[in-house]
Amino acid sequence: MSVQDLEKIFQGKIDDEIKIEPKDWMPEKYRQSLIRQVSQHAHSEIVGMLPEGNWITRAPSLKRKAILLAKVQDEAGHGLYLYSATETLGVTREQTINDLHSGKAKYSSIFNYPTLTWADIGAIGWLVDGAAILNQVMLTRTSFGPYARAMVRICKEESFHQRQGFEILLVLSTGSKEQKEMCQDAINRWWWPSLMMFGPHDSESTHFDQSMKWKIKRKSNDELRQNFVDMIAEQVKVLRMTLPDPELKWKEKTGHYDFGEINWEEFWNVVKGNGPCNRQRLEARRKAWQDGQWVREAAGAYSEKRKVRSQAA
Ligand code: BYC
Repeated sequence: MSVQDLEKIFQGKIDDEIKIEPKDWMPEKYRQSLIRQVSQHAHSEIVGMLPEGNWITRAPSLKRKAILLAKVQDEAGHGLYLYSATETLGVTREQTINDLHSGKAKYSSIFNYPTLTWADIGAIGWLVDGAAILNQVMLTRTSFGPYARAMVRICKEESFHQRQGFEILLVLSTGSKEQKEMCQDAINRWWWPSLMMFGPHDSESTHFDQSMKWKIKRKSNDELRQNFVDMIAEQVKVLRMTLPDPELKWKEKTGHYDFGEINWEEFWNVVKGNGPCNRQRLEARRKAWQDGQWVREAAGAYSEKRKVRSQAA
């Protein structure tokens, strides 16, 4: 069969909403685009453990500590599903992780900001996981089967994460003057970086056209960002807090909130590795990989021993 015929069958499946599975024929560019996106998503989950992990020993109560520990462990689980989904596309986990450590692969810009107070843990849950859910609910309908299925489970856990974050802020927002200020300050610092999570404007999005055609993406960066603003602008009222955007305004005509322009210079600066915590994050991941070397070797040796034993039996 010619490549043109194979491409026609492939696009036909996509158009008919049939999932593409690892052993199906797929264009090399589709495979590469998925390796890029899914591995970057995996890296985001793993690097995303760091800002929150920073507060595990300082959580204000045993209950808060247990919840935060569970959440951070969930993120590790998400990273592992996604590394496995990436492996089904024909790359090894080592290659993928090397790309993170060498700085070749990206991860979400949001995790390069510091967590300065306990309220940041609430803001991450509410805003960062809130943004992630909108993006990931869309990805449950992505065209590559293993990625779509991983997203179903991940979204269930993310919705718990978002609620726990909102609840942290709700408690602070009804607390002392200092707690209220801490809550507002965290919202102020996390709002714009959360909007950046959705990526550049559609007009600047290099992968937009092709990813929509292949149904890797089902909604554009700007569409998802607008959904997020509309949702959060209402939820912030429950907290009796404000979003740090003087241009945020409900528009009856469009049925959406208008909002101000993102500082794109800051966004690209962070993406290129020059954000407040980029170096620290990568160093922490490289160190964790080195420190875990003996575990990987021991697991490999044990698996080898079992193989030899089962062959001998
Ligand atoms: N940060 O053409 P575009 C979580 C890059 S973790 C950095 O629009 P695309 C959590 C983009 O990669 C969940 N880079 O790209 C964990 C591309 O560069 P490359 C994280 C960004 O792929 C722990 C270039 O800009 N979620 O929930 O069509 C604790 C042009 O962009 C960013 C995911 O990873 C960014 N924000 O669309 C708490 C979702 N934005 O690759 C919570 C999966 C863009 O050509 N990913 N870039 O070098 C996606 O859905 C899509 O990849 C994006 C970007 C919407 C992010």
